[in-house]
Amino acid sequence: MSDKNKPQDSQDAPVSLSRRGFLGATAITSAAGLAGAAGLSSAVMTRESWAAAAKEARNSAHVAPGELDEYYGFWSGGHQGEVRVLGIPSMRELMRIPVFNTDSATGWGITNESKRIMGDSAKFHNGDCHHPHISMTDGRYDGKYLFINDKANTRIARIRLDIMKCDKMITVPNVQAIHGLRLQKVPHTKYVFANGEFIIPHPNDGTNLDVTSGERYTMFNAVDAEKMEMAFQVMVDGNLDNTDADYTGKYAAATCYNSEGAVDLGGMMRNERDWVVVFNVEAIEAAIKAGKFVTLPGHPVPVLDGRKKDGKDSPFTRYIPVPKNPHGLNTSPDGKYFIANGKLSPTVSVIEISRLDGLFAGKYQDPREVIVAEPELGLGPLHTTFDGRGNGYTTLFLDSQVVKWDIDAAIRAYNGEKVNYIKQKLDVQYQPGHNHASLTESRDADGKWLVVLCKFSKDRFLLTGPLHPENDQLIDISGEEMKLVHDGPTYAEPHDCILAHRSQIKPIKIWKRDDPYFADTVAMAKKDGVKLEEDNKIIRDGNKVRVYMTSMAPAFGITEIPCKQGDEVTVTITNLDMIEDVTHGFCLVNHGVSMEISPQQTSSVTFIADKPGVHWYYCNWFCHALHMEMVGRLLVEPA
Ligand code: CUK
Ligand code: CUA
Ligand code: CA
Repeated sequence: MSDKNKPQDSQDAPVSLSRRGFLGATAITSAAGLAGAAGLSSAVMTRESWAAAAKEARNSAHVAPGELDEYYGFWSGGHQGEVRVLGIPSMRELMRIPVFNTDSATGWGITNESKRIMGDSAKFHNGDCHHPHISMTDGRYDGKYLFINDKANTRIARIRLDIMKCDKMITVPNVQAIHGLRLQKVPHTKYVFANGEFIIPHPNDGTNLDVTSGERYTMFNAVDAEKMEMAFQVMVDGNLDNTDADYTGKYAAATCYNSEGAVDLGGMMRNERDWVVVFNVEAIEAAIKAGKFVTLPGHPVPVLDGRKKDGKDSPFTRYIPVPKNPHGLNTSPDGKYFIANGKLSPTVSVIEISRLDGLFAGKYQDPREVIVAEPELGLGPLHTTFDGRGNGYTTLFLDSQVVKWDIDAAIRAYNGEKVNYIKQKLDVQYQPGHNHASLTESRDADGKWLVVLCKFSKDRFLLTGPLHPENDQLIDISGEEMKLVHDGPTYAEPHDCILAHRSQIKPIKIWKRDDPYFADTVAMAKKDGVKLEEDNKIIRDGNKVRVYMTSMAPAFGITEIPCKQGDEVTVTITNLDMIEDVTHGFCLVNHGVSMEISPQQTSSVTFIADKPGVHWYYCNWFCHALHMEMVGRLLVEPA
């Protein structure tokens, strides 16, 4: 075939174009006054040269068939609403944990158990999760829980890591849009810290529709991690973006990009500096204990005022000016520094945590005296992560790079020494948000792998129509030089992930019959005098029909459910199989009913039998050679 007749391959657009600068001229960057962002481009690499570079990496990302990964990765599912479990370094997706979405495979959002957990917010079918974090004891991942925010509907959810299911969810009152979320690290995760992002009028009852005048604020929130109830809220000046906690248990800090209190883009960029707000957890707890708090209408959570009054600081907060619209806030694993990432400033601000006692005691004239370095790293620094060997790795959104820098050297440079703190800049594809190194949020940061979560994949994958996947790239950071070893397409839009060693996570293989996850359902069965592990019974109670059945491959314990049109039917199934991996399902055709019942699990679902006639139900998890034959019928008499 001559070249002329060769079919145009739209998948293989020329790669010799500058692949880094493509956002440079867009409104995003010019609005930020950074239209020249693309100017720093380095030598453009071809597909072949990326592949060759990957081969030079010290650690192989290849995990052979039958081998297990060394790390668990927990990925936020972004505005898709779920959490995903990946194996690292293979980047194989192991599991999806539905949280703020509806899931037809497991019945999340459909079953009674999941609806109880979601509470009032079960009526929402969307979510927007960003920040997954694993509970800690003494600054180390204890593998018990994973917490995640929902910006869309102002929620926080907890996932039990032994079963990898969401077991608690709360809606945070008095604020709008939970964004930044981190956990208390020391002595253990007593609190989940979560930022309410948007400033709203108080009360927000329609009497004041102007966010720039009158009583208005957002709040820093703490949730009791074990009870999953609100612990306290702190009013702040400005808004709140990202947060992190320290290794003493005393302080948490959060970035604010809208110190202006503006409602538009121009207004939010007016100030050259916004701030990091530091929260004194000890002082907050003492005030609550002394009863020195208020409550807002409709919720009993203690609320404290952390705003400045007439230029005077509150005992609970300090505001440290940093440039400009800062975004990520990261604690170094040696416990020494909070690092605020400048976003519209090419700098990050390094705050020495040991100076915070002095800051609260009034030792410093200028709160910026707690800043010990402000290195210039490149354009659009968003998030920093650490290797435990004294290096920071910061994403540069506008430069489409990760920069590896030496924290000590940056401090020396800030003190006037002539020293180069930048160790390497690596192109990533493209426009990275978060990055996350293995075990980086704990004392155990081991500097082996770095995941960079890129917002644009552009030309890296086969085309999927106008909507492209994101690109989560795996980088070997074990050597002097960062080496890109893997491109991992992901669906809308992970934002953030966390990597734990596989020895830190201890999932079970088969449900325990006394698991609290379905304890309420077990209690209901008991009231009906039903033994879930043995009985197959249909109980009629007015127009309510309660069906209790067992399942064992390849049969349901009940294959005919007689009822009348309009009945409210609850089907409760207990899976008697004891064999690992033999999950059954219950799917009732044309009723929107579907659920998972894993070995030794009890699941239940309630629906209205609104259509007379015969309606088949079937097992929708392949369980046996006779899986297709695992069926039954709902027999609905006309009303
Ligand atoms: S945020 Cu998305 S890139 Cu929600 Cu942690 Cu920074
Ligand atoms: Cu039971 Cu398929
Ligand atoms: Ca600002």
